[in-house]
Amino acid sequence: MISLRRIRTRQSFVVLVLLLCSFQVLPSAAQTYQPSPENLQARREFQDMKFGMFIHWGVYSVLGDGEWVFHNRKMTIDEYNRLPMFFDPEKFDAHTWVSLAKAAGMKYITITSRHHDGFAMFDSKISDWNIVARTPYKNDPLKMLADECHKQGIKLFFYYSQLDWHNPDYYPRGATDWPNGRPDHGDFNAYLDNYMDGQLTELLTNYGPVGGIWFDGMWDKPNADWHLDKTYALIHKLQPAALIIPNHHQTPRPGEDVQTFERDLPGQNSAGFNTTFISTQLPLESSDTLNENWGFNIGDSHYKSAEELERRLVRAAGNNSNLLMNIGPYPNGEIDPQFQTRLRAVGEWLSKYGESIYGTRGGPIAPADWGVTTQKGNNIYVHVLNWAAPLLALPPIQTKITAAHVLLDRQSVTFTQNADGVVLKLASPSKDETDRVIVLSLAGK
Ligand code: FHN
Repeated sequence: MISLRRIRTRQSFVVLVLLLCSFQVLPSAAQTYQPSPENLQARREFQDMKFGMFIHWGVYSVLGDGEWVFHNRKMTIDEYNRLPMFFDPEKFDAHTWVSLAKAAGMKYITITSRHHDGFAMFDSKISDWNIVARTPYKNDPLKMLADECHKQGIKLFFYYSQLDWHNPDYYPRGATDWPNGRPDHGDFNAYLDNYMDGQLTELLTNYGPVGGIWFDGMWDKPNADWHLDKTYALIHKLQPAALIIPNHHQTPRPGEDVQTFERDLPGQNSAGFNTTFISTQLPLESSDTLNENWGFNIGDSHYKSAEELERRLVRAAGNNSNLLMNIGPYPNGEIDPQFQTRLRAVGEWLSKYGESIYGTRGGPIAPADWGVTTQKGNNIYVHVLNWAAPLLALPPIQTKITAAHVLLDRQSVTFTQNADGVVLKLASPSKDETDRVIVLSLAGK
């Protein structure tokens, strides 16, 4: 017979374990997450790529009113269900899209595999709410894109919305809820474990090597249990090198591989929804729109100039971050010529200045209004973005500078270096120069 004392001891043990679990003293699967060597390598490659193309494209594009049109117009499910019938992108050509990214100097593409409307832009067997089953197009553009990306050496990432305005099992619904005709019950666990993980399995199984999954929408239900450990483990099991990039605007959790900032440089919380925390461990990414919308909006002609895009790319690199620049293609699959002209101009610029961007990390000098620095090996690239005076004084740089020259024409630059800092004598900026790049060569380490 078990004594009362032993029962008490056992009970105390159980209580202690429960307590430890509730204070998260016991490590969960994700807390013990050790990125695989492939994953760590993929992170470095991600940082080297620096510039990516973000694409928001879905059945919402038909209405030319952005990707939130379902929600913004408070449409019902029955109304929205009509939309796929009008989505027939006969002009879509994966080769043209990927070639444009390449011409822009972009090294990766992140495309909406499904947005908050839950509509899969790929051939999904999990549900018929997808492009092959519901549209006259009947094809899988993500498959064509993946094949073309592999052919042209561009990494492909899939944006995946965790938030779903269409699936009844996305219940309880979150902050963006409106009465669109869904029942007031549903099985959120089934939604996560079967529907979402099922579709992620498809994306990571049927499209060859994938750069990673770019999650969005968790902010709709910040306090829900999203089964992240399970989903992240699944992704890393299916493709160890695939990076998990969550746009939850919070401090990164174990299992996540990149910290991304929406419409912000790292740490700047200008839109009010990003965290000011900046990971020193993970690669960083900053996303933005080329005009003012993510998905195609017919009334939006507020295009950023090529020079503005270049400056943003330089500022991102100087903040140790990538830039993911968004375009919203037309519903017929064409890309707005205004986007194309600007992107090609950035590509031209990168063909001259790329050395100071690709493969670099944020330089030793904190970004400031005058500009930023990037670094690669023994070179520091001083990007002068906003400084008209002939002398530029920089804080001290620990390593000895052996030479300085202008990146573009290799003209040498006069400089002084002492314990107080470094002073560069700058030639006056030429008229159309976005960025004056001075290369500082450091004494070998
Ligand atoms: O709601 C989305 C929005 O439509 C778009 O996809 C952006 C891209 O970063 N993210 C969400 C807002 O955080």
